[in-house]
Amino acid sequence: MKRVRFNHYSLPEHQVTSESLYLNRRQLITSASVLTAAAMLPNSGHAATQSRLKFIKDDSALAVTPEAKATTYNNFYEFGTGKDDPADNAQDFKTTPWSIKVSGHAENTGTFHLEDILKWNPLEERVYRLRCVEAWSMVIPWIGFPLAEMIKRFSPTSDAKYVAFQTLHDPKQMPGQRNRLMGGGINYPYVEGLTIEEAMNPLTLIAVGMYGKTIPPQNGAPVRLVLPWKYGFKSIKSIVSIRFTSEQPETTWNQLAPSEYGFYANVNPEVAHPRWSQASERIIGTGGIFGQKRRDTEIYNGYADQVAHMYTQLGKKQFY
Ligand SMILES: Nc1nc2c(c(=O)[nH]1)N[C@H]1C(S)=C(S)[C@@H](COP(=O)(O)O)O[C@H]1N2
Ligand SMILES: [Mo]
Repeated sequence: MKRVRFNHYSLPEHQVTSESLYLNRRQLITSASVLTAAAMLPNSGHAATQSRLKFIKDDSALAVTPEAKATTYNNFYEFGTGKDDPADNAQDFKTTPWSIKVSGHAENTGTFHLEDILKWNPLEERVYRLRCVEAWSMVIPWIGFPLAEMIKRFSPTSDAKYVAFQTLHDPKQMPGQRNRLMGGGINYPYVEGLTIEEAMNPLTLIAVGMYGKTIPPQNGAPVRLVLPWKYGFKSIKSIVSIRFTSEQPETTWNQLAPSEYGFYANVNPEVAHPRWSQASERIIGTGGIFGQKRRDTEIYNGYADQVAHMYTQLGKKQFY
């Protein structure tokens, strides 16, 4: 099993999965030996406690990715850049108590406990496609509620043109934040942002669960965004701060590589990443590393009807 860990570094250029390319070869060797050592420790498996949730079911016909794949093939650089690092390293991540600081252009700001936020709305299931900018995809049954319902409670003012989000910054718990190499060169905390219109779109989900249970640590426990029409990096994990701003906020991947990752990052098969095509995607969970099925990538990841109206003013290039 452990052998597949580095397969994505040795795939042909057009299949190379991406964000990790910021590590150079020497760094890879260093992290490889660190990881090999880690692999020899007894595997804690998936020990984090998840509890069952009550929610309104989604009757979508999409073929859901096996849970075991969705919870072991992750991008959560705070816990390492390898796809199975988060599942290995995040198991002791402490997610209770958890609160979110709300600030900026809104009438009702302050610190809100997640358990109180959860009383505001019934939970609903949403089976959504997830398309990573690295050209792979999954279908995940999330549980949460529309971000719009949460935002209404904070009463943003007319100056709130954007919403900025931040992931927890806790180097004690997140090894990728202690070690630049392990954290993929990102300046933490991980930050993301949306226009207020995007944040209020009915598809935008604030998720606390998946596969009928609370989110496991590696998938962004206890609370994350899910934006099914955007590349996966916009769906920020383990959120501790929401800020209403008048200016477009900085976003982690755009800061790291502005020529490769934009603010909008809407899924678009016609605009290639500078280093690979976005025309199609590998479907995770369909066969082994080499037998995976592919599908043609859809504009807005198949959600054009619900979101295209927000982007009539944007040129094609700016989508990226
Ligand atoms: N804080 C934080 N959020 C993050 C990431 C990350 O590294 N750190 N990775 C992003 C990327 S690139 C993707 S594809 C999705 C992956 O979500 P999943 O692991 O639940 O499939 O999370 C996104 N959210
Ligand atoms: Mo991603």
